[in-house]
Amino acid sequence: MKRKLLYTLMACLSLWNVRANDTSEIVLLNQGWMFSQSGTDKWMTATVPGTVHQDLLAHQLLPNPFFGTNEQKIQWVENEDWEYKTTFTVTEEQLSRGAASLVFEGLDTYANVYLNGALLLKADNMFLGYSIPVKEVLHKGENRLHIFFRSPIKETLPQWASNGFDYPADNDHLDKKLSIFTRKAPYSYGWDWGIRMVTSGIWRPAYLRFYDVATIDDYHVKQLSLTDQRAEVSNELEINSILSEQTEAEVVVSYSLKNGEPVTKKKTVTLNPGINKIKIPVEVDKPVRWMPNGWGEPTLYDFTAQVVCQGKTIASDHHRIGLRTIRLVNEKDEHGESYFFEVNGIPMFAKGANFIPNDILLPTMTDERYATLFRDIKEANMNVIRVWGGGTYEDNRFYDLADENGILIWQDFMFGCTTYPADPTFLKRVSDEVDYNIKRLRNHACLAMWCGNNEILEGLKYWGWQSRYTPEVYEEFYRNYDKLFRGLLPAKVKEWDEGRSYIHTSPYFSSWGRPDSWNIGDSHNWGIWYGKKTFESSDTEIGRFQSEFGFESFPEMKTIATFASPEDYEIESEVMTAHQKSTQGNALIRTYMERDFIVPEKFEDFVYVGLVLHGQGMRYCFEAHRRNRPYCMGTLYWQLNDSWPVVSWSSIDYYGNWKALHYQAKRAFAPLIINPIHENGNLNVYLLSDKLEDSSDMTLDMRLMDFKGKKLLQKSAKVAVAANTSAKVFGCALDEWADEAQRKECYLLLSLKDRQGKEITRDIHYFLPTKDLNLPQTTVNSKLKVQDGRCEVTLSASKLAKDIFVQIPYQGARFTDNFFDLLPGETRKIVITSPEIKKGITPEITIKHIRETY
Ligand code: BMA
Repeated sequence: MKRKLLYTLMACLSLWNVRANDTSEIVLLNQGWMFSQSGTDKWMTATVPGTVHQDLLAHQLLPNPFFGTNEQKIQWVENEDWEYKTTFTVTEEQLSRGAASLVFEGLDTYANVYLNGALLLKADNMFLGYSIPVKEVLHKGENRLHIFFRSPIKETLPQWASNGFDYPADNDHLDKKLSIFTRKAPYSYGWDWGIRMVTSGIWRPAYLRFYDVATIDDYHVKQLSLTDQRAEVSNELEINSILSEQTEAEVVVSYSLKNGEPVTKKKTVTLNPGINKIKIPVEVDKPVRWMPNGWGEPTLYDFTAQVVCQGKTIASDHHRIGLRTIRLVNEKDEHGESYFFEVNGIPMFAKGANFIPNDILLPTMTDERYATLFRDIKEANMNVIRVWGGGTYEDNRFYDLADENGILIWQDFMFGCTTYPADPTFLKRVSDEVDYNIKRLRNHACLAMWCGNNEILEGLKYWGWQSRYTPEVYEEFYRNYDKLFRGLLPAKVKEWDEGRSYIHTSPYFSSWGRPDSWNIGDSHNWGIWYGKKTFESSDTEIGRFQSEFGFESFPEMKTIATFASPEDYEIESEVMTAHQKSTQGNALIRTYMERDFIVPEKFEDFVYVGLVLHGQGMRYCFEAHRRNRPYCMGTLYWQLNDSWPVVSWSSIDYYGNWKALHYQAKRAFAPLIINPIHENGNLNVYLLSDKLEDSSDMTLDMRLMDFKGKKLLQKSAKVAVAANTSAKVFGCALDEWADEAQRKECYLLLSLKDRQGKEITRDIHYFLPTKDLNLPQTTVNSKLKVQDGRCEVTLSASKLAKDIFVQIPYQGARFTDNFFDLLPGETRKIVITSPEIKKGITPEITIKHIRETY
């Protein structure tokens, strides 16, 4: 075998999709691993898949990196080389099979792989999977596999030294910006919400595959057309025959709906040695469409392909396929250029968030954590998640869950916030990486678009790089940009995934603060936060699609307590500062808090009020964006989640606790909501609907109440809103409700009722910022009903208790609701679920409301 043929890029092969319903045999290589720091010859047990940081932690050779200022103490790891080894046994029978492959779904990053003394692979890209033919190097009995990981820091220092300047990778927390040389998750080098942990290791599954005759290297279920009557689908296979002569085989494809009869089609083919491209078209009659969350069921068909030789299925593959059309519509219009997703022919308002890797140690992500994440996404009424370009191309199970939950995925390629080299070696790596990942992901119904990078064009134009670099370097940045994002990547998308939208960067056109940024393409509106603009500025400063905007908060106290001790409970303490990576973060939180709240003295209260502020402010923006449809057709906030316990823009903290923002997103993203706002001295009420049916024959009941529950005034109106629109349904002068003095003492309860008088949704509106309200002192009464795994909390108060926050000291406990206003005289029941709740033991529940903080 020629050396250059020794390894192939693994196309779509993935352990999570492998079904053992063919004659191939898969042996997971997750046992018996040992690791060692190179040069020490001290071997210890290791976990695979994993990272060296996880293994060092398991052996107590690193302190908990999240705690205190320990981040500093673990940085030595990145400068060392690490070795992993294991042995495995191969039987005579396995050796007698036609072929054997050693498969790595991911190696992080500079890794030489040796098997029984043979150098099989020199890996240099974390985002790539490899399948290496190994039959000729395997032995009967014991086999020795040894992987040598070179430090990604030491490996790239020579490149840095010869480069002559530092790239503008400001999020990379080392002075020498090395991250851009390596195809490795950028966020692991640090970010403005990220701990620095530059990992090494076998980070995705490794296994052996024994087989005969052939493998299916790629199975693409290509949707050619879709109408209500028929879907035309092409089953496109790459079958790799290991035989040296032609052979006859039957390729069988079938599709079925859950519990339905499979429809099967067969084709007899002659397989030539090597790759055989086979196409088998099928038609699906009366296709049931995959619908996004909120619009219907995300129906999936099971598609299977099998290769049958002499009566035996020697290879098979399977995909769950959603039949749908998705188009990113960028068309000139009277305002500039549109930017929206059209799903099954219908314009869809995108509601969701930006996703960052859910852990700094990626292999610690379990199926359960992914499932919880998608439950959180779905429950918050989201329909789009952007996989942001500073992380990784996610695991297959992430996209499976997006398919199953009707969540569209906006997929960035992994480049963000800095320019990159584009020398031939680098381009070759990127080229392999995108071949692999496009082929791996293109079958997913959720995949809505590819995006070249995060904020690189914005950086080139507006982040001052012109003055930071010489004209020659700056021009080269542009040339390299074009090579990568206007050359290589779109060519690859066209080659492997034709028809899927590709945008070379996000934001697409301009930067916040520049007038043209609102009219064309998507926009990252950081005027709110970095620009200190008010949340209300989102009424007028609105892009066609808000793909980023955000605000920070501290995680709640039970999360802070996992990394800080009570003596660190000060905003600017050393430990808290180590968990606040945004240099302006604390000051900005305070600035905004002063505008709307009485800033509390106590740390715990500051944390709580900050959460409330975060949620309320962002909700204001979500509603402004929805109200301004169809001019604006998307609202994706920065950021959904955290990769470690930290102060950040997230709506869910590292331990899975929903911050106030996540509850507010859930409310603001509901299919039909009431949105009251102040406009030119009036209180106008809008209905925002993402429903596919018109909503008519409804009553909007509005009651002005004081904080003790007395009704002061009532108005009502017959209202309606057409499908998939927003509409103003009521308006009157603010003074008709309350004069300046009264506004401090009352709120408006708006209730939308159907024909039968049943409440569809409600909203509570205050006429002034919280700090200007004369909120009453009040006591919240609570009753608990505790069972195994769940606790019912019944709350009531005689006067208004604003921004109730119920806390339980169990990480990841789920609440049916939280961060809500308890109205005077109202009784509210919420349910908390957590495996730590035990019948007979009263959990330590605390309840806060805003009036208690001053
Ligand atoms: C956005 C992102 C990230 C960053 C965030 C907050 O623009 O793309 O790079 O973490 O801003 O600063």
